[in-house]
Amino acid sequence: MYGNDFTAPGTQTATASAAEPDLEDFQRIIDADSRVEPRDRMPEGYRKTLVRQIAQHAHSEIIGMQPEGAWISRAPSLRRKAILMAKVQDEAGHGLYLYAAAETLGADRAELLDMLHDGRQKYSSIFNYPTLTWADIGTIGWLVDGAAIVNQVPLCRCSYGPYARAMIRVCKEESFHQRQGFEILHTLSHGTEAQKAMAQDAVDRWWWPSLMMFGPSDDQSPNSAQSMAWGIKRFSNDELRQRFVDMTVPQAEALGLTLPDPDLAWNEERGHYDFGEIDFSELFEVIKGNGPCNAERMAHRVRAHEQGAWARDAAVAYADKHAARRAEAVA
Ligand code: BYC
Repeated sequence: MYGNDFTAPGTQTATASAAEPDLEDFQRIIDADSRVEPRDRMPEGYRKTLVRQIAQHAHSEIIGMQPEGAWISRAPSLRRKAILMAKVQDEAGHGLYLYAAAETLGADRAELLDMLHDGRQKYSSIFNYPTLTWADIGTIGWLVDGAAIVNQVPLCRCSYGPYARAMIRVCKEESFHQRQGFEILHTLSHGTEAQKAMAQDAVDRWWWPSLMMFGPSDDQSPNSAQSMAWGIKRFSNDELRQRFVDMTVPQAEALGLTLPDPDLAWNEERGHYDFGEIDFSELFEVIKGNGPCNAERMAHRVRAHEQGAWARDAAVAYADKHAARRAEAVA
């Protein structure tokens, strides 16, 4: 909470534009590293940017359940199955924290889901790739959750309080996910020749899409400059991508696996790994809906939403019943 300058309780940010703060004052508050809370006045652009990013993030979490969920029934042991079920449930939980954070900005959860379903809002490109073998589950944990941690740890310091706080718990759980993925791959890469080949094949397929998770390069990222000025993003897409590469190369060595990039080399002068050029045309195609699994992911998501209508109706009926009872008790 940055000051005493609140909108009236209950009106919150749905009316934020009516209570647009002075932009310079707001910027000073951000620059002083204060947190913005739901009832604080905020520029409409700030609110919209947050709703866009948080909703996209929430959608990614729930769509992200699909590629891994597909392997729950095929996990190679009871222990692996229990761990994978817990991980997929964690992703559902992350979605819930994030939809709740978006609601503090005046967004309506049902409307956000409608926007996901009709393509007005996005979800992460990474979940439009298929999980072909068990090694893909290890690789998603290691690389995809690893990339998510690099991207999301700075979000724990996001200027918007509810998003930052949600990220603290999400990041703790992502760390566990990353370690379980590494452990699956370690087992495979120290197993039979066939298991090692399966692990290598999965890493070869997921490496470049994982680098694309960080978004377009800085000079092609229309939102970065403003999001960074507002303290929503703390680092640029390219800075985070570099951090991920630097962290991951030694881990690949520890696994005894290679990364599919002949240009990957330590640069003494920069103190970072150099890496090859990313084919961003692939990222843009996947974002446009033309990735290998976009259609399948959306069809499954819409079907699950329709089939879950009875559960949402029941929850509303239950809440209404209890609200009526409380009202009666008060009367
Ligand atoms: N995929 O100006 P830019 C997870 C869009 S969940 C799709 O750089 P921004 C996990 C971008 O939205 C992973 N779209 O944008 C879950 C923008 O389009 P709009 C999700 C992408 O927002 C389960 C346009 O391209 N993580 O990790 O400044 C299991 C221009 O980009 C992508 C988050 O959502 C992409 N990869 O930066 C395991 C984290 N990249 O909206 C793991 C929070 C870019 O203007 N989000 N676009 O139409 C962020 O940090 C930022 O939103 C991004 C993009 C870095 C993703």
